Amino acid sequence: MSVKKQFEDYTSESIPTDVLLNNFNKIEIDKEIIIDNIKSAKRNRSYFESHSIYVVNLLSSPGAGKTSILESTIKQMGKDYNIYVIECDLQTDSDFKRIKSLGVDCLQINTDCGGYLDADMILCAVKKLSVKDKSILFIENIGNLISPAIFDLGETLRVVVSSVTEGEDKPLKFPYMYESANLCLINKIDLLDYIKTNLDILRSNIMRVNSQIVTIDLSALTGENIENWCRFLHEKIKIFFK
Ligand SMILES: Nc1nc2c(ncn2[C@@H]2O[C@H](COP(=O)(O)OP(=O)(O)O)[C@@H](O)[C@H]2O)c(=O)[nH]1
Ligand SMILES: [Mg+2]
Repeated sequence: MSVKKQFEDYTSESIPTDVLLNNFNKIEIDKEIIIDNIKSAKRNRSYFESHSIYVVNLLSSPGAGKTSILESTIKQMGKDYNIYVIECDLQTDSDFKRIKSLGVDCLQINTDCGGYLDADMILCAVKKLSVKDKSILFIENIGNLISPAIFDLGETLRVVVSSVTEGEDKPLKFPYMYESANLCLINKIDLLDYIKTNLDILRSNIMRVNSQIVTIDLSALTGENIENWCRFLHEKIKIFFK
């Protein structure tokens, strides 16, 4: 059956077939990009392992608090480790400036219209940053709960930041992001007295999507429980560096 015929059979009459056909071709191309990325991510992962570079991929919707958490983490862990940061946004270098002001080696990637980072971009950035062996590399991914979830960067730890201001339902609406993460940092708990979000429901929705995920409640603003997250990282890195 022709692709055009398939679309005519399965889709509403209100959407022009040509538009859908274009999207179908795009999906085929996207599939190839994703398959290529899986190979590049595998290469990155063995590079990071052989150089003892512990890579943390930080993901969230825009404004959940990734940069704020990074700032607090660098303040706590910066004296004990070589830390590098790759900052990624469509436009601006404002997060890069925030991190750089803490004295950390940082590189900005601007994707313009692109909504995701891929594994090749990361290896290129790692080489530019001359990341030393036995380091931690944080990647602040683009604020987006959709495409970045699909792109493995070869990271050691995938962390999704969920702020309580987003409500309880986002893990169910954006399951792949939560399904693919190792850890969920539930941020902005200092605001729980002012909003309706129920932390127990949020946690149970996260666990419904991914029963293996670890969750840590914290506030990047007040610093509450930041030490729990840093302790978690210390433990993981201790094993990784052995
Ligand atoms: N109340 C509160 N605000 C926070 C917290 N963490 C971040 N913010 C604020 O949320 C906004 C977005 O934070 P940012 O770290 O830039 O988020 P990003 O876009 O995920 O990097 C800023 O105004 C931060 O000051 C928190 O724990 N509590
Ligand atoms: Mg940011």
